[in-house]
Amino acid sequence: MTHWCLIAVCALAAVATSASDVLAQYKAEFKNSLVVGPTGPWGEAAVKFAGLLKERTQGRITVVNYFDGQLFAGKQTTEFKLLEQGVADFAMGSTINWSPQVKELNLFSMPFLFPSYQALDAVEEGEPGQRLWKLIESKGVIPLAWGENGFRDLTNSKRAVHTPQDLDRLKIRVVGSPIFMETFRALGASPVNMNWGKARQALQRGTIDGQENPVVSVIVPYKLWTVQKHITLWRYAIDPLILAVSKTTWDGLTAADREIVKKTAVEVMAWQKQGARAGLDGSTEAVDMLRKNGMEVVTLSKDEVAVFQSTTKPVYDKWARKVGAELVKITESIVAGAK
Ligand code: X2X
Repeated sequence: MTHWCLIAVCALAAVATSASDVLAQYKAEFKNSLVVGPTGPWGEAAVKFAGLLKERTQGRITVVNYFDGQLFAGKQTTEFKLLEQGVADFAMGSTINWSPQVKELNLFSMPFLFPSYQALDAVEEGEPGQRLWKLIESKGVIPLAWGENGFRDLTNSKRAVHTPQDLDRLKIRVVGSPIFMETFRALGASPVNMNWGKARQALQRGTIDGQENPVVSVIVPYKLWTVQKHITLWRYAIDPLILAVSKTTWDGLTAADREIVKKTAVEVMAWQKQGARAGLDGSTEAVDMLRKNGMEVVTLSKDEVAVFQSTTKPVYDKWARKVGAELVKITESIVAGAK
């Protein structure tokens, strides 16, 4: 090698090192927690996130996805603690599962508060969203991007549900977050809380009658028509996802890598959100698919929704106080403006 050549190689190496911290040495594996498996928009986004981060950091950040709640060993409402403690580096989590630790996140589970995707987007992007992110940050967890599980609809194996009376004593699985137990009790059902993994077994065995989850993100990928005959499209609660990183992990990254992580998170979760709405937003494709697979679909009229809404009003009022009257009021006014 000539003298000139050597100088050129050294100069190039120096530029590369200082410009992008290529020599940053991290642990071999960054853990990402998810409640669901790799199929459907939620799980697929986790796969995409890991793939893009690896590529964009030339392998410095290798995310390993722990699907089906493997990291929290059977209690999905403790996922947030894994982030607080740094046991999980990342989590792509439902706000429902994090609401026992961040009680303000119950905002999204308040019965019939969110009428549309537009209202939801406006709340996430507006002051309520910013306040919620600050609260999460104050607990040592950095939110990176909003995603979406979706509007939650009701399925069961027993009968078509048009009214609260139709829910009478139906055993409905809900997540172990109190607002859901209270909502279903107010409607006259017999709610039981269990983790998603257990719920699937219970649905198979017929030890529970029903459950509630979003169509595209959960009902379709898990083929719930094999165990549930009826679905009521009532959109009684919305379930955003947040992709977040533990502050311990975040602080250990170089500034350049933090930027890559943030950008990738925003990009992937925008894609994820689109996926969660595909076939539902301005389309009947997802519901047609349920019918094709033998489900009886109940679409409620405005009046029928109003009955469910008034029956659950005491739960709404109680949780408005718990979530915080001011946060709820700001949200309600954004929702009213977005309709
Ligand atoms: O457990 C559920 O129902 C699920 C998958 O939707 C959540 O994680 C909230």
